Amino acid sequence: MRKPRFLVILTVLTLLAIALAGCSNQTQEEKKSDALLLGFSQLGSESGWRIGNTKSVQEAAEAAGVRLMLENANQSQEKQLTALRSFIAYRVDVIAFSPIVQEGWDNVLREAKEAGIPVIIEDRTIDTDDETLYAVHVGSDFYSEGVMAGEYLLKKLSTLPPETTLNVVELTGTQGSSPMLLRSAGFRDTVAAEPRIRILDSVSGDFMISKGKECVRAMLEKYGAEFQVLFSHNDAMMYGALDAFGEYGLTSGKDVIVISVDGEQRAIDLLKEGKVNCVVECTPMLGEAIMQIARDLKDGKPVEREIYSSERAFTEFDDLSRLAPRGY
Ligand code: GYE
Repeated sequence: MRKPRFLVILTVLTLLAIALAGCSNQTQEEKKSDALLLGFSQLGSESGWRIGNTKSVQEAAEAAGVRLMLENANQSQEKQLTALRSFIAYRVDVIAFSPIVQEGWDNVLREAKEAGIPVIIEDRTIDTDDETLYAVHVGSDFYSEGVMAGEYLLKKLSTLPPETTLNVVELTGTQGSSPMLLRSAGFRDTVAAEPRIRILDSVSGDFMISKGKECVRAMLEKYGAEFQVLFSHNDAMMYGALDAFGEYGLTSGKDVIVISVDGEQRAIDLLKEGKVNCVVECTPMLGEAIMQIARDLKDGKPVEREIYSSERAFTEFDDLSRLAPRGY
């Protein structure tokens, strides 16, 4: 029996539609595999800053159409090394990572170099004699952050009676990490010439709330009322410290001068409430810059070797009423 003509036309049209759909699927697939593949090794989730940094990278990758392979090392350098090696084995286009500590990256970076994969160091820096092992560092100037913290304290001292002396407890970040080493150096260099400022002690709270609290409890036990200033290397540890001050019946911001670094929204709110005296800004919003650099590297365009975020300090002496929400 002969098929009615319209059925034949319908069949042909349907087949055509299927074929076309197949074609366009293929194009999308092709497009996908053309997209830049970025391997990103995050060091952990120790603070609000870090969580904001991860989010910034994820959102920027999505917006830029970059395929992101993200590995979180939960504060372990070994896990970071494993992640970097897996990116090399996978032959990603570009690698980005935030190194938990400064030392110990040369071998894996040599492997990336041999594989022809350019590397972006984001946030923290590394210590290496071979500058060809990475293409770009993008992040904050940690030394200047320490300087800003010290400058605030000098200014504060100038508002107090001339016979005042100030004893500082420094609560440092992860041992051997670049923000820990450089914030410490910047702060010390800035207050060194002022004999009325003395650094009583320095302990590491590993950038974490819980450890910050433990350390400050121990310091209060040891020094009591001699402990007059806290310089915390990040906001998270400072939140823990504030709990410890509360337990000892101390009013932070008054009985103890509190200085912190990062500039999370919660820290700015505490500054506005008078519970904190100074918060030095350190932005985790590096995602967009990373995507741009990754694209330039893939396209073989020249890139700037060192890119610093522009940052400031927020202090009790500033008008903060018009400060935009921090976003982290
Ligand atoms: O200050 C802290 C985070 O490397 C600058 O790491 C970063 C630091 C930041 O855990 O909150």
